[in-house]
Amino acid sequence: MASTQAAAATEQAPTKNPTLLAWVAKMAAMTQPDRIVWCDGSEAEKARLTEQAVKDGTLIPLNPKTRPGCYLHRSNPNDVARVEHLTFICTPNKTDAGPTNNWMEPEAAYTKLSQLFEGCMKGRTMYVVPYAMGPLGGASTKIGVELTDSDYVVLNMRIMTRMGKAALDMLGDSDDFNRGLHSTGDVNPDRRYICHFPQDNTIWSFGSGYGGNVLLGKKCLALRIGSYLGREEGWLAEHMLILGVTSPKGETTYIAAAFPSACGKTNFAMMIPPKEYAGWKIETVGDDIAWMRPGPDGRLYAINPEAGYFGVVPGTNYKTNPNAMETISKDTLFTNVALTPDGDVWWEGKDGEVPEELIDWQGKPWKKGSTEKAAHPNSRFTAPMSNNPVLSGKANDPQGVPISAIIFGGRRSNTVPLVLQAFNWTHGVFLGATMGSETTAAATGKVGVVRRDPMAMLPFCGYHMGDYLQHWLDMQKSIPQLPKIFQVNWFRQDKNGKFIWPGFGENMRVLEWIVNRVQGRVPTQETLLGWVPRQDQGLNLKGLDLPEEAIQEATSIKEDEWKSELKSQEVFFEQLGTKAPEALMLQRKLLIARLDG
Ligand code: GTP
Ligand code: SPV
Ligand code: MN
Repeated sequence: MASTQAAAATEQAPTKNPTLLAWVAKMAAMTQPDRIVWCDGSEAEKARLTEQAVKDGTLIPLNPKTRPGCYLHRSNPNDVARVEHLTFICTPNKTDAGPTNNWMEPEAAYTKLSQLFEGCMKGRTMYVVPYAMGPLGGASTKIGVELTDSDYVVLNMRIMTRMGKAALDMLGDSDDFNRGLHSTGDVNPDRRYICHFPQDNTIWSFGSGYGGNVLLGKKCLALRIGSYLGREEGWLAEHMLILGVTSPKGETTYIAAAFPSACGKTNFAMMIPPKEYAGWKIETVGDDIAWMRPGPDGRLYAINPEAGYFGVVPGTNYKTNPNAMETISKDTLFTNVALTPDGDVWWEGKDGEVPEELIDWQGKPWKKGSTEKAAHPNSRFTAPMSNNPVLSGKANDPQGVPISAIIFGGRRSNTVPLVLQAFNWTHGVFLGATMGSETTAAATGKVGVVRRDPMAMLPFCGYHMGDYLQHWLDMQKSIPQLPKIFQVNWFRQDKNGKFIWPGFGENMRVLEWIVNRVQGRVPTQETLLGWVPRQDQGLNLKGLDLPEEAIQEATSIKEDEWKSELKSQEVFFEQLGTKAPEALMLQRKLLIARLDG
Protein backbone atom coordinates (compact mmCIF):
# COMPACT_ATOMS: atom_id res chain seq x y z
CA MET A 1 0.00 0.00 0.00
CA ALA A 2 2.59 2.47 1.14
CA SER A 3 4.88 1.90 -1.82
CA THR A 4 1.90 2.10 -4.21
CA GLN A 5 1.05 5.50 -2.82
CA ALA A 6 4.65 6.59 -3.04
CA ALA A 7 4.69 5.59 -6.71
CA ALA A 8 1.37 7.35 -7.29
CA ALA A 9 2.74 10.52 -5.78
CA THR A 10 5.39 10.62 -8.45
CA GLU A 11 3.24 9.51 -11.39
CA GLN A 12 0.56 12.21 -11.07
CA ALA A 13 2.87 14.96 -9.95
CA PRO A 14 2.91 18.17 -12.01
CA THR A 15 6.59 18.61 -11.16
CA LYS A 16 9.88 16.84 -11.67
CA ASN A 17 11.47 18.43 -8.59
CA PRO A 18 13.33 15.42 -7.19
CA THR A 19 13.53 16.68 -3.60
CA LEU A 20 9.83 17.51 -3.51
CA LEU A 21 8.82 14.20 -5.09
CA ALA A 22 10.95 12.20 -2.70
CA TRP A 23 9.62 14.04 0.32
CA VAL A 24 5.96 13.71 -0.74
CA ALA A 25 6.51 10.01 -1.36
CA LYS A 26 8.10 9.57 2.05
CA MET A 27 5.29 11.41 3.85
CA ALA A 28 2.69 9.42 1.88
CA ALA A 29 4.38 6.19 2.85
CA MET A 30 4.05 7.21 6.50
CA THR A 31 0.51 8.62 6.47
CA GLN A 32 -0.91 6.15 3.88
CA PRO A 33 -3.63 8.25 2.22
CA ASP A 34 -6.06 6.62 -0.20
CA ARG A 35 -5.40 9.35 -2.75
CA ILE A 36 -2.88 12.09 -3.40
CA VAL A 37 -4.10 15.28 -5.06
CA TRP A 38 -1.67 17.97 -6.23
CA CYS A 39 -3.39 21.35 -5.93
CA ASP A 40 -3.09 23.76 -8.86
CA GLY A 41 -4.98 26.72 -7.40
CA SER A 42 -7.48 26.85 -10.28
CA GLU A 43 -11.11 27.97 -10.12
CA ALA A 44 -12.20 24.49 -11.18
CA GLU A 45 -10.30 23.00 -8.25
CA LYS A 46 -11.91 25.50 -5.88
CA ALA A 47 -15.37 24.59 -7.17
CA ARG A 48 -14.65 20.88 -6.82
CA LEU A 49 -13.29 21.16 -3.28
CA THR A 50 -16.08 23.47 -2.17
CA GLU A 51 -18.73 21.13 -3.52
CA GLN A 52 -17.15 18.23 -1.72
CA ALA A 53 -16.78 20.21 1.54
CA VAL A 54 -20.48 21.10 1.39
CA LYS A 55 -21.36 17.45 0.75
CA ASP A 56 -19.35 16.20 3.73
CA GLY A 57 -20.69 18.96 6.02
CA THR A 58 -17.39 20.82 6.43
CA LEU A 59 -18.91 23.93 4.83
CA ILE A 60 -22.44 25.30 5.07
CA PRO A 61 -23.37 27.48 2.09
CA LEU A 62 -24.65 30.93 3.09
CA ASN A 63 -27.42 32.86 1.38
CA PRO A 64 -26.04 33.65 -2.10
CA LYS A 65 -28.08 36.87 -2.22
CA THR A 66 -26.69 38.38 0.98
CA ARG A 67 -23.31 36.54 1.13
CA PRO A 68 -22.36 35.44 -2.39
CA GLY A 69 -19.59 32.86 -2.45
CA CYS A 70 -19.55 32.61 1.36
CA TYR A 71 -19.57 29.54 3.59
CA LEU A 72 -19.73 28.77 7.30
CA HIS A 73 -17.45 26.26 8.95
CA ARG A 74 -17.84 24.97 12.50
CA SER A 75 -14.67 23.63 14.03
CA ASN A 76 -14.61 21.05 16.80
CA PRO A 77 -15.50 22.94 20.02
CA ASN A 78 -12.24 21.67 21.53
CA ASP A 79 -10.32 23.27 18.66
CA VAL A 80 -11.12 26.98 18.37
CA ALA A 81 -7.81 28.83 18.80
CA ARG A 82 -4.05 28.51 18.73
CA VAL A 83 -2.66 26.14 21.36
CA GLU A 84 0.51 27.69 22.71
CA HIS A 85 1.09 24.93 25.28
CA LEU A 86 1.10 22.36 22.45
CA THR A 87 3.38 24.36 20.16
CA PHE A 88 7.03 23.37 20.11
CA ILE A 89 10.33 24.64 18.74
CA CYS A 90 12.48 21.59 18.05
CA THR A 91 16.13 22.63 18.00
CA PRO A 92 19.10 20.42 18.89
CA ASN A 93 19.74 22.48 22.03
CA LYS A 94 17.06 23.63 24.44
CA THR A 95 18.74 27.00 24.84
CA ASP A 96 18.28 27.70 21.13
CA ALA A 97 14.49 27.66 21.65
CA GLY A 98 14.86 29.77 24.78
CA PRO A 99 12.78 30.07 27.94
CA THR A 100 9.65 31.45 26.25
CA ASN A 101 9.12 28.47 23.91
CA ASN A 102 8.19 24.85 24.56
CA TRP A 103 11.02 22.66 23.38
CA MET A 104 11.43 19.11 22.14
CA GLU A 105 14.61 17.52 20.88
CA PRO A 106 14.15 17.08 17.09
CA GLU A 107 14.62 13.30 16.90
CA ALA A 108 12.35 12.78 19.90
CA ALA A 109 9.72 15.02 18.29
CA TYR A 110 9.91 13.27 14.91
CA THR A 111 9.60 9.89 16.65
CA LYS A 112 6.67 10.97 18.79
CA LEU A 113 4.77 12.57 15.93
CA SER A 114 5.61 9.77 13.46
CA GLN A 115 3.61 7.47 15.70
CA LEU A 116 0.62 9.78 15.35
CA PHE A 117 1.06 10.35 11.60
CA GLU A 118 1.58 6.63 10.88
CA GLY A 119 -1.42 5.57 8.78
CA CYS A 120 -3.43 8.65 9.85
CA MET A 121 -4.59 9.42 6.30
CA LYS A 122 -6.03 5.94 5.60
CA GLY A 123 -9.37 6.49 3.90
CA ARG A 124 -8.50 10.14 3.34
CA THR A 125 -7.01 12.29 0.59
CA MET A 126 -3.61 13.88 0.96
CA TYR A 127 -3.58 17.28 -0.70
CA VAL A 128 -0.22 18.62 -1.83
CA VAL A 129 -0.46 22.40 -1.50
CA PRO A 130 2.44 24.39 -2.98
CA TYR A 131 2.29 28.03 -1.89
CA ALA A 132 4.31 31.24 -1.92
CA MET A 133 4.65 33.59 1.03
CA GLY A 134 5.18 36.96 -0.63
CA PRO A 135 4.54 38.23 -4.17
CA LEU A 136 5.41 35.67 -6.85
CA GLY A 137 8.95 36.02 -8.09
CA GLY A 138 9.97 38.38 -5.28
CA ALA A 139 13.47 38.15 -3.83
CA SER A 140 12.06 38.03 -0.28
CA THR A 141 9.37 35.48 -1.16
CA LYS A 142 9.56 32.00 0.34
CA ILE A 143 8.02 28.81 -0.98
CA GLY A 144 6.31 26.22 1.19
CA VAL A 145 4.51 22.99 0.46
CA GLU A 146 1.82 21.86 2.88
CA LEU A 147 0.59 18.27 2.85
CA THR A 148 -2.82 18.12 4.50
CA ASP A 149 -5.83 15.83 4.77
CA SER A 150 -8.24 18.74 5.27
CA ASP A 151 -10.17 20.28 2.38
CA TYR A 152 -10.95 23.22 4.71
CA VAL A 153 -7.22 23.87 5.04
CA VAL A 154 -6.75 23.77 1.27
CA LEU A 155 -9.59 26.25 0.71
CA ASN A 156 -8.16 28.56 3.38
CA MET A 157 -4.60 28.33 2.05
CA ARG A 158 -6.00 29.21 -1.35
CA ILE A 159 -7.18 32.54 0.08
CA MET A 160 -4.31 33.22 2.47
CA THR A 161 -1.40 32.50 0.12
CA ARG A 162 -0.46 32.50 -3.56
CA MET A 163 -1.23 28.83 -3.91
CA GLY A 164 -0.92 26.21 -6.65
CA LYS A 165 0.83 26.00 -10.01
CA ALA A 166 2.39 29.47 -9.86
CA ALA A 167 4.13 28.63 -6.58
CA LEU A 168 5.31 25.29 -7.93
CA ASP A 169 6.67 27.05 -11.02
CA MET A 170 8.51 29.52 -8.83
CA LEU A 171 10.07 26.65 -6.87
CA GLY A 172 11.24 24.86 -10.02
CA ASP A 173 13.82 22.22 -9.13
CA SER A 174 15.05 23.96 -6.02
CA ASP A 175 15.18 22.15 -2.69
CA ASP A 176 14.64 25.45 -0.86
CA PHE A 177 11.07 25.07 0.36
CA ASN A 178 9.34 24.66 3.70
CA ARG A 179 8.15 21.12 4.32
CA GLY A 180 4.79 21.27 6.07
CA LEU A 181 2.88 18.18 7.12
CA HIS A 182 -0.59 18.46 8.61
CA SER A 183 -3.28 16.02 9.62
CA THR A 184 -6.43 16.81 11.57
CA GLY A 185 -6.00 13.33 13.02
CA ASP A 186 -8.87 12.65 15.41
CA VAL A 187 -8.98 16.26 16.72
CA ASN A 188 -8.07 15.10 20.18
CA PRO A 189 -6.38 17.77 22.34
CA ASP A 190 -4.34 15.02 24.01
CA ARG A 191 -2.88 14.09 20.64
CA ARG A 192 -2.32 17.62 19.31
CA TYR A 193 1.15 18.96 18.51
CA ILE A 194 2.43 21.87 16.44
CA CYS A 195 6.15 21.22 15.98
CA HIS A 196 8.71 23.42 14.22
CA PHE A 197 12.10 22.20 13.06
CA PRO A 198 13.90 25.39 12.04
CA GLN A 199 17.12 23.58 11.06
CA ASP A 200 15.15 21.39 8.61
CA ASN A 201 12.75 24.13 7.42
CA THR A 202 10.02 21.71 8.47
CA ILE A 203 6.68 21.94 10.30
CA TRP A 204 4.60 19.01 11.56
CA SER A 205 1.12 19.78 12.83
CA PHE A 206 -1.20 17.06 14.14
CA GLY A 207 -4.64 16.90 15.69
CA SER A 208 -6.06 20.37 15.00
CA GLY A 209 -8.07 21.90 12.18
CA TYR A 210 -7.91 25.50 13.34
CA GLY A 211 -6.31 28.62 11.89
CA GLY A 212 -2.87 29.36 13.22
CA ASN A 213 -2.34 25.68 14.11
CA VAL A 214 -2.88 24.41 10.59
CA LEU A 215 -2.56 27.15 7.96
CA LEU A 216 1.15 26.47 8.05
CA GLY A 217 2.21 29.42 5.90
CA LYS A 218 0.97 31.88 8.50
CA LYS A 219 2.26 31.72 12.07
CA CYS A 220 4.37 28.58 11.61
CA LEU A 221 6.34 29.53 8.47
CA ALA A 222 5.97 33.31 8.16
CA LEU A 223 6.73 33.95 11.84
CA ARG A 224 8.34 31.03 13.71
CA ILE A 225 10.51 29.63 10.92
CA GLY A 226 10.65 33.10 9.31
CA SER A 227 12.08 34.75 12.42
CA TYR A 228 14.74 32.05 12.59
CA LEU A 229 15.66 32.58 8.92
CA GLY A 230 15.52 36.35 9.41
CA ARG A 231 18.17 36.21 12.07
CA GLU A 232 20.42 34.05 9.89
CA GLU A 233 19.87 36.18 6.79
CA GLY A 234 19.70 39.67 8.31
CA TRP A 235 16.01 40.55 8.16
CA LEU A 236 12.97 40.70 10.44
CA ALA A 237 9.82 38.53 10.43
CA GLU A 238 7.25 40.32 12.56
CA HIS A 239 3.65 40.12 13.82
CA MET A 240 2.86 43.49 12.24
CA LEU A 241 0.32 45.17 10.02
CA ILE A 242 1.61 47.44 7.27
CA LEU A 243 -0.32 50.53 6.15
CA GLY A 244 0.20 53.55 3.97
CA VAL A 245 -1.22 56.88 5.13
CA THR A 246 -1.59 59.61 2.51
CA SER A 247 -2.14 63.24 3.50
CA PRO A 248 -4.31 65.65 1.51
CA LYS A 249 -1.06 66.97 -0.01
CA GLY A 250 -0.41 63.50 -1.47
CA GLU A 251 2.48 62.56 0.80
CA THR A 252 2.41 58.83 1.66
CA THR A 253 4.05 57.47 4.82
CA TYR A 254 4.33 53.71 5.39
CA ILE A 255 4.01 52.37 8.90
CA ALA A 256 4.33 48.91 10.48
CA ALA A 257 2.64 48.14 13.79
CA ALA A 258 2.91 45.18 16.16
CA PHE A 259 -0.13 44.54 18.36
CA PRO A 260 -0.67 41.12 19.97
CA SER A 261 -3.34 38.73 18.71
CA ALA A 262 -6.83 40.26 18.71
CA CYS A 263 -5.47 43.69 19.71
CA GLY A 264 -6.38 45.73 16.66
CA LYS A 265 -4.00 45.13 13.70
CA THR A 266 -6.68 44.36 11.11
CA ASN A 267 -8.74 47.32 12.30
CA PHE A 268 -5.85 49.79 12.24
CA ALA A 269 -4.64 48.55 8.84
CA MET A 270 -7.92 49.46 7.11
CA MET A 271 -9.41 52.20 9.26
CA ILE A 272 -11.41 55.06 7.82
CA PRO A 273 -10.33 58.42 9.26
CA PRO A 274 -13.04 60.56 10.95
CA LYS A 275 -14.75 63.36 9.01
CA GLU A 276 -12.32 65.99 10.30
CA TYR A 277 -9.69 64.20 8.18
CA ALA A 278 -11.25 64.74 4.77
CA GLY A 279 -8.62 64.13 2.11
CA TRP A 280 -6.61 61.68 4.23
CA LYS A 281 -6.43 58.08 3.07
CA ILE A 282 -5.35 54.84 4.75
CA GLU A 283 -4.41 51.90 2.53
CA THR A 284 -3.64 48.36 3.66
CA VAL A 285 -0.46 46.56 2.66
CA GLY A 286 -0.88 43.81 5.28
CA ASP A 287 -2.93 43.10 8.41
CA ASP A 288 -0.91 40.52 10.38
CA ILE A 289 2.63 39.81 9.21
CA ALA A 290 5.53 41.91 7.92
CA TRP A 291 8.84 40.72 6.51
CA MET A 292 11.27 43.61 6.64
CA ARG A 293 14.77 44.01 5.24
CA PRO A 294 17.09 46.92 4.50
CA GLY A 295 16.76 48.20 0.94
CA PRO A 296 19.44 49.58 -1.39
CA ASP A 297 18.54 53.18 -0.45
CA GLY A 298 19.21 52.53 3.25
CA ARG A 299 15.58 52.40 4.28
CA LEU A 300 13.78 49.42 5.83
CA TYR A 301 11.41 47.78 3.31
CA ALA A 302 8.42 45.64 4.30
CA ILE A 303 6.37 43.10 2.41
CA ASN A 304 3.20 41.33 3.49
CA PRO A 305 3.84 37.64 2.82
CA GLU A 306 0.11 36.83 2.87
CA ALA A 307 -2.62 37.19 0.23
CA GLY A 308 -5.67 37.17 2.52
CA TYR A 309 -6.93 38.04 5.96
CA PHE A 310 -7.75 35.55 8.73
CA GLY A 311 -9.49 38.14 10.88
CA VAL A 312 -11.37 38.34 14.16
CA VAL A 313 -15.13 38.59 13.50
CA PRO A 314 -16.67 39.75 16.82
CA GLY A 315 -16.76 43.52 17.17
CA THR A 316 -16.62 44.06 13.40
CA ASN A 317 -19.38 46.38 12.12
CA TYR A 318 -19.98 49.32 9.80
CA LYS A 319 -19.06 51.79 12.53
CA THR A 320 -15.82 50.17 13.77
CA ASN A 321 -14.52 48.77 10.48
CA PRO A 322 -16.55 49.44 7.32
CA ASN A 323 -13.74 48.20 5.06
CA ALA A 324 -13.68 44.83 6.82
CA MET A 325 -17.48 44.63 6.41
CA GLU A 326 -17.05 45.18 2.67
CA THR A 327 -14.18 42.71 2.56
CA ILE A 328 -16.30 39.92 4.07
CA SER A 329 -19.38 40.62 1.97
CA LYS A 330 -18.41 37.99 -0.63
CA ASP A 331 -16.13 34.99 -1.26
CA THR A 332 -15.39 34.60 2.45
CA LEU A 333 -15.13 31.58 4.72
CA PHE A 334 -16.55 32.16 8.20
CA THR A 335 -15.43 29.94 11.05
CA ASN A 336 -17.43 29.57 14.29
CA VAL A 337 -19.89 32.44 13.85
CA ALA A 338 -23.66 32.06 14.31
CA LEU A 339 -26.13 31.30 11.50
CA THR A 340 -29.33 33.30 10.98
CA PRO A 341 -32.61 31.70 9.82
CA ASP A 342 -32.20 33.32 6.40
CA GLY A 343 -28.75 31.90 5.82
CA ASP A 344 -26.65 34.88 6.81
CA VAL A 345 -24.05 34.98 9.59
CA TRP A 346 -24.21 36.84 12.90
CA TRP A 347 -21.79 37.68 15.66
CA GLU A 348 -21.61 39.77 18.82
CA GLY A 349 -21.07 43.40 17.86
CA LYS A 350 -22.59 43.15 14.36
CA ASP A 351 -24.71 46.12 13.20
CA GLY A 352 -28.45 46.11 13.73
CA GLU A 353 -30.83 44.31 16.06
CA VAL A 354 -29.84 41.11 17.80
CA PRO A 355 -31.84 38.38 16.00
CA GLU A 356 -34.54 36.59 18.00
CA GLU A 357 -33.22 33.16 17.07
CA LEU A 358 -29.98 31.80 15.72
CA ILE A 359 -28.00 28.62 15.38
CA ASP A 360 -24.92 29.23 17.51
CA TRP A 361 -21.31 28.48 16.58
CA GLN A 362 -21.66 24.94 17.90
CA GLY A 363 -24.74 24.26 15.77
CA LYS A 364 -27.20 24.57 18.68
CA PRO A 365 -30.38 26.67 18.78
CA TRP A 366 -29.82 30.06 20.43
CA LYS A 367 -32.36 32.62 21.64
CA LYS A 368 -31.97 36.38 22.13
CA GLY A 369 -31.09 37.10 25.75
CA SER A 370 -29.07 33.91 26.16
CA THR A 371 -25.99 34.32 28.37
CA GLU A 372 -24.01 32.12 25.98
CA LYS A 373 -22.17 33.75 23.08
CA ALA A 374 -23.74 32.99 19.71
CA ALA A 375 -20.42 33.38 17.89
CA HIS A 376 -17.18 32.16 19.44
CA PRO A 377 -15.06 35.11 20.72
CA ASN A 378 -12.28 33.90 18.41
CA SER A 379 -14.55 33.32 15.42
CA ARG A 380 -12.75 34.30 12.22
CA PHE A 381 -13.21 35.27 8.59
CA THR A 382 -10.94 34.18 5.78
CA ALA A 383 -11.17 36.68 2.94
CA PRO A 384 -8.95 37.48 -0.05
CA MET A 385 -7.12 40.79 0.37
CA SER A 386 -8.33 41.74 -3.11
CA ASN A 387 -11.79 42.20 -1.51
CA ASN A 388 -10.45 45.07 0.61
CA PRO A 389 -11.69 48.41 -0.80
CA VAL A 390 -8.56 50.14 0.51
CA LEU A 391 -5.97 47.57 -0.55
CA SER A 392 -2.71 49.35 -1.30
CA GLY A 393 -1.42 49.19 -4.86
CA LYS A 394 1.86 48.12 -3.23
CA ALA A 395 0.40 44.97 -1.61
CA ASN A 396 1.65 42.86 -4.52
CA ASP A 397 4.92 44.73 -5.01
CA PRO A 398 7.85 42.34 -4.43
CA GLN A 399 10.03 45.29 -3.31
CA GLY A 400 7.60 46.16 -0.55
CA VAL A 401 7.24 49.61 0.98
CA PRO A 402 9.75 51.79 2.87
CA ILE A 403 8.83 51.94 6.56
CA SER A 404 9.10 55.33 8.28
CA ALA A 405 7.64 54.36 11.66
CA ILE A 406 7.23 51.24 13.74
CA ILE A 407 4.48 51.14 16.38
CA PHE A 408 4.26 48.78 19.34
CA GLY A 409 0.90 48.51 21.09
CA GLY A 410 -0.62 46.26 23.71
CA ARG A 411 -4.02 45.88 25.32
CA ARG A 412 -3.61 47.58 28.68
CA SER A 413 -6.46 48.78 30.86
CA ASN A 414 -4.00 50.99 32.78
CA THR A 415 -0.32 52.07 32.99
CA VAL A 416 0.53 52.60 29.30
CA PRO A 417 -0.41 56.03 27.87
CA LEU A 418 -2.16 56.61 24.54
CA VAL A 419 1.01 57.36 22.59
CA LEU A 420 4.68 58.09 23.03
CA GLN A 421 7.75 58.20 20.85
CA ALA A 422 11.00 56.42 21.70
CA PHE A 423 14.10 58.57 22.21
CA ASN A 424 16.06 56.48 19.69
CA TRP A 425 16.25 52.98 18.14
CA THR A 426 17.67 51.27 21.23
CA HIS A 427 15.03 52.85 23.43
CA GLY A 428 12.42 51.85 20.86
CA VAL A 429 13.61 48.24 21.00
CA PHE A 430 13.31 48.51 24.80
CA LEU A 431 9.70 49.71 24.42
CA GLY A 432 8.96 46.75 22.13
CA ALA A 433 10.78 44.30 24.40
CA THR A 434 8.86 45.42 27.48
CA MET A 435 5.42 45.33 25.88
CA GLY A 436 2.74 43.78 28.02
CA SER A 437 -0.75 42.85 26.94
CA GLU A 438 -3.90 41.32 28.33
CA THR A 439 -4.48 37.86 26.86
CA THR A 440 -7.31 37.38 24.34
CA ALA A 441 -9.39 34.52 22.91
CA ALA A 442 -6.94 34.10 20.00
CA ALA A 443 -5.14 31.43 22.05
CA THR A 444 -6.60 28.90 24.47
CA GLY A 445 -6.21 29.77 28.14
CA LYS A 446 -7.38 32.50 30.48
CA VAL A 447 -8.41 35.80 28.87
CA GLY A 448 -7.56 39.25 30.28
CA VAL A 449 -4.35 38.45 32.16
CA VAL A 450 -1.41 40.80 31.55
CA ARG A 451 1.62 38.98 30.24
CA ARG A 452 4.88 40.21 28.76
CA ASP A 453 4.59 39.92 24.99
CA PRO A 454 7.77 41.37 23.46
CA MET A 455 6.98 42.90 20.07
CA ALA A 456 3.72 40.86 20.05
CA MET A 457 5.98 37.91 19.21
CA LEU A 458 5.87 35.85 22.42
CA PRO A 459 3.94 32.98 20.78
CA PHE A 460 5.68 33.36 17.40
CA CYS A 461 9.41 33.75 17.92
CA GLY A 462 11.18 30.67 16.58
CA TYR A 463 14.33 30.99 18.68
CA HIS A 464 15.70 32.38 21.96
CA MET A 465 13.87 35.60 22.86
CA GLY A 466 17.13 37.15 24.13
CA ASP A 467 18.82 36.51 20.78
CA TYR A 468 15.75 37.91 19.03
CA LEU A 469 15.96 41.19 20.95
CA GLN A 470 19.70 41.36 20.26
CA HIS A 471 18.95 40.83 16.56
CA TRP A 472 16.62 43.85 16.70
CA LEU A 473 19.39 45.92 18.30
CA ASP A 474 21.92 44.71 15.72
CA MET A 475 19.66 45.63 12.79
CA GLN A 476 20.40 49.27 13.64
CA LYS A 477 23.80 48.89 11.98
CA SER A 478 22.35 47.74 8.65
CA ILE A 479 19.59 50.37 8.36
CA PRO A 480 21.13 53.80 7.69
CA GLN A 481 17.68 55.44 7.66
CA LEU A 482 16.07 53.98 10.75
CA PRO A 483 12.31 54.12 11.19
CA LYS A 484 11.16 56.08 14.26
CA ILE A 485 9.63 53.92 16.98
CA PHE A 486 6.38 54.60 18.87
CA GLN A 487 4.23 52.96 21.53
CA VAL A 488 0.42 53.17 21.65
CA ASN A 489 -2.42 51.88 23.84
CA TRP A 490 -6.03 52.09 22.61
CA PHE A 491 -7.37 50.06 25.52
CA ARG A 492 -7.05 52.12 28.68
CA GLN A 493 -10.22 51.85 30.82
CA ASP A 494 -12.01 54.16 33.22
CA LYS A 495 -13.17 53.24 36.74
CA ASN A 496 -16.24 51.54 35.28
CA GLY A 497 -14.22 49.36 32.96
CA LYS A 498 -15.16 51.36 29.86
CA PHE A 499 -12.57 52.09 27.16
CA ILE A 500 -11.60 55.77 27.53
CA TRP A 501 -10.25 56.32 24.04
CA PRO A 502 -12.85 55.85 21.26
CA GLY A 503 -10.35 53.98 19.10
CA PHE A 504 -10.92 52.60 15.57
CA GLY A 505 -11.13 55.51 13.04
CA GLU A 506 -10.32 58.01 15.77
CA ASN A 507 -6.88 56.39 16.04
CA MET A 508 -6.18 58.57 12.98
CA ARG A 509 -5.52 61.41 15.42
CA VAL A 510 -2.64 59.49 16.95
CA LEU A 511 -1.47 58.36 13.54
CA GLU A 512 -1.36 61.96 12.28
CA TRP A 513 0.86 62.91 15.23
CA ILE A 514 3.14 59.98 14.41
CA VAL A 515 3.33 61.07 10.76
CA ASN A 516 4.08 64.64 11.83
CA ARG A 517 6.84 63.43 14.16
CA VAL A 518 8.33 61.28 11.40
CA GLN A 519 8.34 64.22 9.01
CA GLY A 520 9.83 66.43 11.74
CA ARG A 521 6.89 68.83 11.69
CA VAL A 522 5.77 69.07 15.33
CA PRO A 523 7.64 69.72 18.57
CA THR A 524 7.17 67.31 21.44
CA GLN A 525 7.37 67.03 25.19
CA GLU A 526 9.79 64.80 27.04
CA THR A 527 8.55 62.50 29.83
CA LEU A 528 10.07 59.67 31.86
CA LEU A 529 8.87 57.18 29.29
CA GLY A 530 9.52 58.96 26.02
CA TRP A 531 8.28 61.89 23.96
CA VAL A 532 4.55 62.64 24.06
CA PRO A 533 2.26 65.08 22.24
CA ARG A 534 2.37 68.61 23.69
CA GLN A 535 -0.74 70.29 25.08
CA ASP A 536 -0.41 72.86 22.30
CA GLN A 537 0.64 71.61 18.83
CA GLY A 538 -0.09 68.05 20.01
CA LEU A 539 -2.97 65.73 19.09
CA ASN A 540 -5.67 67.14 16.85
CA LEU A 541 -8.81 66.63 18.95
CA LYS A 542 -11.14 68.77 16.85
CA GLY A 543 -14.58 67.20 16.58
CA LEU A 544 -13.77 64.51 19.11
CA ASP A 545 -16.55 64.27 21.64
CA LEU A 546 -14.40 63.47 24.66
CA PRO A 547 -14.15 65.45 27.91
CA GLU A 548 -10.79 66.99 28.77
CA GLU A 549 -10.47 64.70 31.84
CA ALA A 550 -10.82 61.63 29.64
CA ILE A 551 -7.96 62.79 27.42
CA GLN A 552 -5.91 63.46 30.55
CA GLU A 553 -6.63 59.96 31.84
CA ALA A 554 -5.90 58.24 28.52
CA THR A 555 -2.53 59.98 28.26
CA SER A 556 -1.54 60.00 31.93
CA ILE A 557 1.68 58.50 33.27
CA LYS A 558 1.31 57.35 36.88
CA GLU A 559 4.53 56.71 38.72
CA ASP A 560 3.07 54.11 41.10
CA GLU A 561 1.75 52.09 38.14
CA TRP A 562 5.18 52.30 36.52
CA LYS A 563 6.92 51.03 39.65
CA SER A 564 4.91 47.80 39.53
CA GLU A 565 5.29 47.62 35.75
CA LEU A 566 9.06 47.70 36.19
CA LYS A 567 8.88 44.75 38.59
CA SER A 568 6.96 42.71 36.05
CA GLN A 569 9.51 43.66 33.36
CA GLU A 570 12.29 42.52 35.68
CA VAL A 571 10.78 39.03 35.97
CA PHE A 572 10.74 38.85 32.18
CA PHE A 573 14.35 39.99 31.76
CA GLU A 574 15.48 37.57 34.50
CA GLN A 575 13.94 34.77 32.49
CA LEU A 576 16.28 35.64 29.61
CA GLY A 577 19.28 35.21 31.91
CA THR A 578 22.62 36.07 30.37
CA LYS A 579 20.91 36.50 26.98
CA ALA A 580 19.10 39.65 28.15
CA PRO A 581 20.83 42.22 25.90
CA GLU A 582 23.12 44.59 27.79
CA ALA A 583 21.78 47.63 25.92
CA LEU A 584 18.27 46.85 27.14
CA MET A 585 19.44 46.38 30.72
CA LEU A 586 20.99 49.83 30.49
CA GLN A 587 17.73 51.27 29.17
CA ARG A 588 16.03 49.69 32.15
CA LYS A 589 18.50 51.27 34.56
CA LEU A 590 18.00 54.67 32.95
CA LEU A 591 14.24 54.38 33.32
CA ILE A 592 14.57 53.38 36.97
CA ALA A 593 16.91 56.32 37.55
CA ARG A 594 14.42 58.70 35.92
CA LEU A 595 11.58 57.31 38.06
CA ASP A 596 13.60 57.47 41.29
CA GLY A 597 15.31 60.74 40.52
P1 GTP B 1 -5.08 38.81 15.12
O1 GTP B 1 -5.75 38.49 13.83
O2 GTP B 1 -5.47 37.87 16.23
O3 GTP B 1 -3.61 38.95 15.03
O4 GTP B 1 -5.75 40.19 15.66
P2 GTP B 1 -5.64 41.74 15.25
O5 GTP B 1 -4.51 42.36 15.97
O6 GTP B 1 -5.70 41.91 13.78
O7 GTP B 1 -6.97 42.33 15.93
P3 GTP B 1 -8.30 42.95 15.29
O8 GTP B 1 -8.04 44.18 14.48
O9 GTP B 1 -9.03 41.86 14.61
O10 GTP B 1 -9.09 43.40 16.59
C1 GTP B 1 -9.42 42.50 17.63
C2 GTP B 1 -10.52 43.04 18.49
O11 GTP B 1 -10.16 44.30 19.04
C3 GTP B 1 -11.82 43.25 17.72
O12 GTP B 1 -12.90 42.80 18.51
C4 GTP B 1 -11.87 44.73 17.52
O13 GTP B 1 -13.18 45.21 17.42
C5 GTP B 1 -11.13 45.28 18.75
N1 GTP B 1 -10.44 46.57 18.45
C6 GTP B 1 -9.67 46.85 17.37
N2 GTP B 1 -9.24 48.14 17.38
C7 GTP B 1 -9.75 48.69 18.49
C8 GTP B 1 -9.66 50.01 19.08
O14 GTP B 1 -9.04 50.93 18.55
N3 GTP B 1 -10.32 50.19 20.26
C9 GTP B 1 -11.02 49.19 20.86
N4 GTP B 1 -11.63 49.47 22.02
N5 GTP B 1 -11.13 47.95 20.35
C10 GTP B 1 -10.50 47.70 19.18
C1 SPV C 1 -3.30 35.41 15.84
O1 SPV C 1 -3.69 34.67 16.77
O2 SPV C 1 -2.42 36.28 16.01
C2 SPV C 1 -3.93 35.30 14.51
C3 SPV C 1 -4.87 34.20 14.27
O3 SPV C 1 -3.62 36.09 13.62
S1 SPV C 1 -4.07 32.66 13.99
O4 SPV C 1 -3.86 32.52 12.56
O5 SPV C 1 -4.95 31.61 14.50
O6 SPV C 1 -2.79 32.66 14.66
MN1 MN D 1 -2.08 37.55 14.32
